[in-house]
Amino acid sequence: MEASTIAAIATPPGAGGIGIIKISGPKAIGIAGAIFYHRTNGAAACDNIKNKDAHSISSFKTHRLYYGHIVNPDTRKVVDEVLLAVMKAPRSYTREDVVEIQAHSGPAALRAILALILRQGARIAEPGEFTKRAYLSGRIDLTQAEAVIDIINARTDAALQAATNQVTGKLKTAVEDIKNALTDLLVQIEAGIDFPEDVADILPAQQVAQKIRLLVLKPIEDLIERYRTEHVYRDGLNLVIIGKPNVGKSSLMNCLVQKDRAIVTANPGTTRDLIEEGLQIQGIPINIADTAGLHETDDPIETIGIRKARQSIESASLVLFIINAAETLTTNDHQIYDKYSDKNMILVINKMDLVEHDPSFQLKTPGHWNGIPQAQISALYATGIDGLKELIVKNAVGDIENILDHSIIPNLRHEQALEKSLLAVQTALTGLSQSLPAELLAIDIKGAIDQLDTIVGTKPSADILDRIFSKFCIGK
Ligand SMILES: Nc1nc2c(ncn2[C@@H]2O[C@H](COP(=O)(O)OP(=O)(O)OP(=O)(O)O)[C@@H](O)[C@H]2O)c(=O)[nH]1
Ligand SMILES: [Mg+2]
Repeated sequence: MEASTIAAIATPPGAGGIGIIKISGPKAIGIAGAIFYHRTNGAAACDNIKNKDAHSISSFKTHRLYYGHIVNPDTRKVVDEVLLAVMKAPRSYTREDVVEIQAHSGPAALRAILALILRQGARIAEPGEFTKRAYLSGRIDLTQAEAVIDIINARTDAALQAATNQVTGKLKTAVEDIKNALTDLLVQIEAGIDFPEDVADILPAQQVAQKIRLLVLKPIEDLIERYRTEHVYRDGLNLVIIGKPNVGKSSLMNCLVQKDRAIVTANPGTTRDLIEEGLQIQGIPINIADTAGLHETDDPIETIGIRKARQSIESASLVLFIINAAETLTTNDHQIYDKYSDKNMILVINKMDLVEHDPSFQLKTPGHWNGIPQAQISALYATGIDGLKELIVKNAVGDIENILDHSIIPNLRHEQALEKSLLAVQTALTGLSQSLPAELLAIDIKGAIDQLDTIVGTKPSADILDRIFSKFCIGK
């Protein structure tokens, strides 16, 4: 069955200098040719359009820009003035014939061109379908396809660096090196099964075990460790600021995002809605939410705000629990702590400016709060904020010294497959030490290889593909 030809607007919606439409598939060149009028040297555009048929663009050189007009072939009306490039198969993103049309980026102009293309027989591309075709044609593996979306979504230099490394195949190569080592071992083990008398001496169990540890176990563990310590640089953190009314949640929010984002007043109950903002701390992308003060209330608006706050706490990766240094703790503070003590939490002691010159000041928090990391700050005077940021980073990545170079950051899907592969390899090692039959070893090694295959996508399930490509935007 011949592949369909797909088309989409590849640039984000809205007015702008240039908007790009992409077409990919066997009919891409024919379809674009039916609506593109090439403006040749000296000819007035309108004469060209009136007197000639659309230009056959199959004679165009690949990867060159051509100037002309998109014209409705039925009405001969000019839709836009454009540049057009043909990228002939297999030297294209999808390895199919691809045509890119650079038009003016107005929503109406781009939609009108897309409509003409669809009328000529293309269909609208699904999200990520261009990249999916690049993967299905074998031009890129699954980790590189995933890296494309990471590049699009990267909010920090670290995330971008990891994604660009991944798109060039760094993770793929690391995984394939491990897989090759396992395949070599498997060949030896299987030879041992088929010709036991010949290889008994060549394959002493200890040597095999050492090879496995060095070439397989250690590299897998390293990749898992990279995920653990560095994935927040790509995936980011969800932070939520909680506490009873008036402790300074919104003041802290404004301090962290360095703008007047949330209303601050001396009245308890000022914030009623969830207020979200993005920032980055030491290269980690962060979404932060300021919330309504948690307390018992009959006010219907506050009640909704508190419900939203509680939902946000459930999905947060880190909770900043604020108390007021200048007040003794109240039942309300205790209730909030007790309800969320199982959460990953930092205790933020605010309004330190009110007590720091009081020689008798002593913060009294109950003994069972002692295990939580604490930051003492004044959100009003923006003091102690750097210390709080250090704690946030430490909480997310552990010891900052362990951070490597962001060169490879596996994602959760890779990490899960690596864990399963590791387990199979460990089982093989145990089997070796117990001198289990080679057949059993081979099963474990094959299991480990299968897991690595799911990372690069040699044998991915339709479910995995759907999950990956549905995260893309249309036009990529
Ligand atoms: N002295 C002092 N006052 C502060 C500090 N942080 C906040 N405040 C004051 O405390 C009051 C409440 O601050 P907000 O930031 O609105 O507190 P909130 O927790 O968001 O309050 P709600 O939204 O009502 O729950 C305001 O008058 C702030 O100026 C601080 O570090 N020191
Ligand atoms: Mg507030």
